[in-house]
Amino acid sequence: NAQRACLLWFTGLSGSGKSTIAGLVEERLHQLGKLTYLLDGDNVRQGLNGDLGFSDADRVENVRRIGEVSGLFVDAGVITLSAFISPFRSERGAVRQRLAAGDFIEVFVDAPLATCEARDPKGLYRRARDGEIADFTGIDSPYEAPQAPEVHLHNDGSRSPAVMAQQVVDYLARRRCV
Ligand code: GGZ
Repeated sequence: NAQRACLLWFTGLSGSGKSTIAGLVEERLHQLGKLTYLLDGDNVRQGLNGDLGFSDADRVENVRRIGEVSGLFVDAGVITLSAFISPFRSERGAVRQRLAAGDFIEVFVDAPLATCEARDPKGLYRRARDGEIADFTGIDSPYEAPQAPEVHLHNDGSRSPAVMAQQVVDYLARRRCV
């Protein structure tokens, strides 16, 4: 398999749909016979980054470690999907620099805060508004949107997750990654 591995980096607010869309992209890649790995809060924040919280400094370190691990997976030839809020432009840029040119594919899952807050699948926005959670992204912690993402998904309710996942796969096909 001479195909080039790459890193799909999903960034966006909590509840924007990053993990859902990344999971669908991964399913499609499996159907195409590709070796993949999905990194998200569920398998990273419990273990490797179990010592980190949500202060700015901890988010910086969270994203730095995930970038390093993602780079190792790409080195091993695995199409890697990482789905984290990753709110800071400079840290996402550092991950981009860590990888070979073209291997970092930034996927901006762009959902309005009001949409994420209305969905609130885990009730976290409500708790943040009630003051039970501090430093919540979009409420009292910043999110710096990408200025030139490779893929910009508008998750405003008008497109299904499957359609947006297909947009990502189409991008990979154009770039000859699949
Ligand atoms: C943002 C928080 C917070 C705070 C807990 N701010 O919707 P979720 O639940 O499943 O995804 C969110 C996840 C964010 O972790 P990341 O590692 O992606 O963040 S970062 O890249 O900024 O380091 C949310 C939950 O953790 N969560 N507290 N204060 N999200």
